[in-house]
Amino acid sequence: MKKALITGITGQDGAYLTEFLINKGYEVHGIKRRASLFNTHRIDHLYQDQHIKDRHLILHYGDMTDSSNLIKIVQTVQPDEVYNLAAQSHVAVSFEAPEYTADTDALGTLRLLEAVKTIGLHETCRFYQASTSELYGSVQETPQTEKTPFHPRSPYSVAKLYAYWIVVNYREAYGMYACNGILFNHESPLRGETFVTRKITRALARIVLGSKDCLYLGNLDARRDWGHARDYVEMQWLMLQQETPDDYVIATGVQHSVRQFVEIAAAELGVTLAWEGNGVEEKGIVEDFKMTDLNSVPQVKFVPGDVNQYPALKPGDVIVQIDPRYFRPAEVETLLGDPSKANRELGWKPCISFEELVREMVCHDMEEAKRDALCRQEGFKVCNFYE
Ligand code: NDP
Ligand code: GDR
Repeated sequence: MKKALITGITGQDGAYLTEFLINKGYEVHGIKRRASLFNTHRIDHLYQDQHIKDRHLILHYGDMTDSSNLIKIVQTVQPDEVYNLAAQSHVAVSFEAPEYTADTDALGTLRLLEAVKTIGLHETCRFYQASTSELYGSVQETPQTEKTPFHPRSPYSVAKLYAYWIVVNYREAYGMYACNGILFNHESPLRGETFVTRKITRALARIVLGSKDCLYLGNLDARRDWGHARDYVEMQWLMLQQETPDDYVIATGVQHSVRQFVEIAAAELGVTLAWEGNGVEEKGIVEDFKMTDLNSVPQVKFVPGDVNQYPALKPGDVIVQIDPRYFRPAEVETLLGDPSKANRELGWKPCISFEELVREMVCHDMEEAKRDALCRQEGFKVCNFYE
């Protein structure tokens, strides 16, 4: 039985990858940070009591900032494959916690590679690094391929740039089978609540049910290549099953704006969004915006049109507004990936369309919102997540 070690197992990708590898017959080991609350809800359905023999999922306490701990875990597990998914993965947060982000995302990757090498597994153990389309930053060519130059635009992506190159370096210097998956944005019902897609689907579901008034967003004109996380974890595994290690772009090749995401998600709920604010040009919101000029940001508003099925909503209610606090000091305006190398060499292409992704997220968050509304109605406390 093959053994895989996953860092970041409690995150979105960690959960899908764990399920995928268990189904492939792997013994999966995961590194979980100590937290004051359980934070394993994404993998609870896969967890087995530690007193059961021959478990397929085993968790270890650890942290990417602690090299002795990483060495000990790698020594204990003796993995055939390591998937380094752990990261402070929020771009906006990385501007607020740049040093911690660098420690975890850049040096953490180095620590893990060193752990594999120190234990003497570098000739046998295969290593996957969760690299990112954020490396392209202010893009130099469209669509982006494995050859497009990098120009990172945040502490997060600068840290990930270090991680990218240290993986390439360990491959070249020590002959390690180490790969970078340059993954474009991928989402799902398990997506963290503060990333824009999940923030939109959660908020819209709550707004139509009347438990939230308005969704506040930043740059509506940012464009992303959004895929489904379930499709993308298969690719992470495939990259480690080849004869020689390489780096691959994983993307759908289709792009939408944040504004389109909002409109399509609202349409899934049967709500048509109409523009308010006569004369406000759809384009130009971001170009005109300066961080020094917060008060002059146009408050572009949407109003729901057909709201008959939702008694909580009245025609004319403003349900989406721009809030300057969600603009970033340096923005990545547009990303669009060209996955043809992965398609050609690994035979991979995504199965789940953008529309199916949005539908799945909206349906999931509608169910969750209904459950929360019922709890509130019955007098139970429901927590409001920080956005
Ligand atoms: P999540 O934010 O959902 O998960 C991140 C995981 O890393 C969580 O398990 C988190 O633990 C863990 N983690 C954070 N800091 C540390 C630390 N110091 N030590 C140990 N573990 C830590 O991210 P995703 O699942 O979405 O992404 C997985 C990886 O892929 C990340 O590296 C991300 O940067 C990268 N990526 C993601 C893309 C996407 O669109 N999703 C696209 C391209 C790259 P905890 O649960 O305790 O917070
Ligand atoms: P991103 O994802 O930064 O691309 O990083 P996010 O969903 O946070 O932002 C996407 C775009 O939407 C704009 N935006 C907002 N973003 C958030 N979070 N909240 C808002 O209110 C909002 N309004 C507009 C952003 O400015 C941005 O342009 C994700 C992470 O998973 C990274 O770890 C990963 O490396 C990249 O995707 C690929």
